[in-house]
Amino acid sequence: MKDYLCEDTIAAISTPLAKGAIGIVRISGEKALEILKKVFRTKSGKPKKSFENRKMTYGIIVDEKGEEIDEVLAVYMKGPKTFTGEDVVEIHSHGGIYVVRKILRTVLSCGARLAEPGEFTKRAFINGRIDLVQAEAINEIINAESELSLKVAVNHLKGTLSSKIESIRDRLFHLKALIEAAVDFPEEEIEIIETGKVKEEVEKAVREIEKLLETYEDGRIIREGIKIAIAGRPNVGKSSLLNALLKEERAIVTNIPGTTRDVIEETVTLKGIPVRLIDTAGIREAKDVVEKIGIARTKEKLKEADIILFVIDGSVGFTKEDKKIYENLRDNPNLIIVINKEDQGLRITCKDFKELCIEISAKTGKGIEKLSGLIMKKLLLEPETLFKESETMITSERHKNLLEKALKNLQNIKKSIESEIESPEFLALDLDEALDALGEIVGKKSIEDMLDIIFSTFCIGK
Ligand SMILES: Nc1nc2c(ncn2[C@@H]2O[C@H](COP(=O)(O)OP(=O)(O)OP(=O)(O)O)[C@@H](O)[C@H]2O)c(=O)[nH]1
Ligand SMILES: [Mg+2]
Repeated sequence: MKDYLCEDTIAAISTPLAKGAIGIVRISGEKALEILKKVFRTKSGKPKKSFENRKMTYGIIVDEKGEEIDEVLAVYMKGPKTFTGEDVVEIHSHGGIYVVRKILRTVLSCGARLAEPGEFTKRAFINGRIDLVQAEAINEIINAESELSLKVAVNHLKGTLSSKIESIRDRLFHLKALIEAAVDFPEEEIEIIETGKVKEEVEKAVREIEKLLETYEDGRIIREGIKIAIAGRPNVGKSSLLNALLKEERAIVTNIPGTTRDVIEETVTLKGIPVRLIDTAGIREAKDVVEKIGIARTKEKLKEADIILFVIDGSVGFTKEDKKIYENLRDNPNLIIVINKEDQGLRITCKDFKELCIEISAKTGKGIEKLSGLIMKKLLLEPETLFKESETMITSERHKNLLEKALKNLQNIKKSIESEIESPEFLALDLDEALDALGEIVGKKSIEDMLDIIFSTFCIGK
């Protein structure tokens, strides 16, 4: 790994490269203050000899030739109590793409090096400001698209998951000390290692890790969103329902059957939970090639969906076409029947179905809120429970794999004790591997390659 020792000073644009009110160039490293002094001038055009720690200073940034680039607010934050643990400088300029780039270029010409993606966070980790779970959480926060994903990420950053894992590790370390004593002093006749106690401690850790792993399935919702497909014959109001759930006119709605010909996918949050809504082409015996392909795709999408909303035009009643689709879908456990166009009077109602069903009007919005609740009920999801669980929810595959590894090693120990193969050497070996796996989650192992992999998924300036 390059510059593991963080000896050089890095800089990057930390705001999105787009027009905006403010753009920020961030500098971290030994030379941060020196560079600031080189590029900063006071309002009257004079260099500034000293900067007060953590105080915003108004002034001007000049290029190598002393030409003015922009008016700015700059702040110098002395390490080690900074995000990266090093001296940090932030230059807040106007948010034009050109101006921010020019400031960065000037800073680079004064001795900083362009930061790699995630390098600021990497330094924060290396300098012990945050652990690995927290570093990853920063990326999760940036990418969060729903209230729930944000909540989980913020909890990860606060360290609730880290401290849970640390507490399991601490207890296992204690156990390791006992077992090692038994390895080192075999003649003392393993009084030190009471297998009952070892087993008890190991079982406790197993239970805790299993509990963490159970949250991974719910974590999937955060990573991928719940997939909800809207299906039915043409013209029943599928696209209107999509728009109603999205609260915007995303899909084209007309009274011509066969309006939607391809699958439309959009992301929304329902009750704070991320959802991928899939509007599909109305299913019928199509002669048109384009429509046929659309219908074939629809059928594919229905197979992948966590929930299928089968829409019926209640003002028309249950037609032959509806019946045919219903025959195909009725065995699907994820089915919810949605009787639409309630505002026009219904010829068929939920009483006619034994499945989970709701009467709505995509046009007036009646029943839409209730439908969200019904979807959660169908998935056995309780938003409140999910939010509670979010304290220590596992969302990353890396964490899951390492927890599974630790679990396997601990189960080996349990088995060895149960089958009375209690050689302390063996127990110590498995325990070491379990500890390594848990340590790797929070980054307490020398794992340089892994660091590169993790931090390279960040964007520059983080
Ligand atoms: N009165 C009333 N009309 C509705 C309602 N929902 C949809 N419509 C109308 O029904 C017609 C068809 O709506 P769409 O949303 O395009 O139907 P669709 O199921 O997507 O149709 P295809 O894309 O052709 O399969 C439009 O004229 C809508 O305005 C409703 O709740 N009440
Ligand atoms: Mg449509």
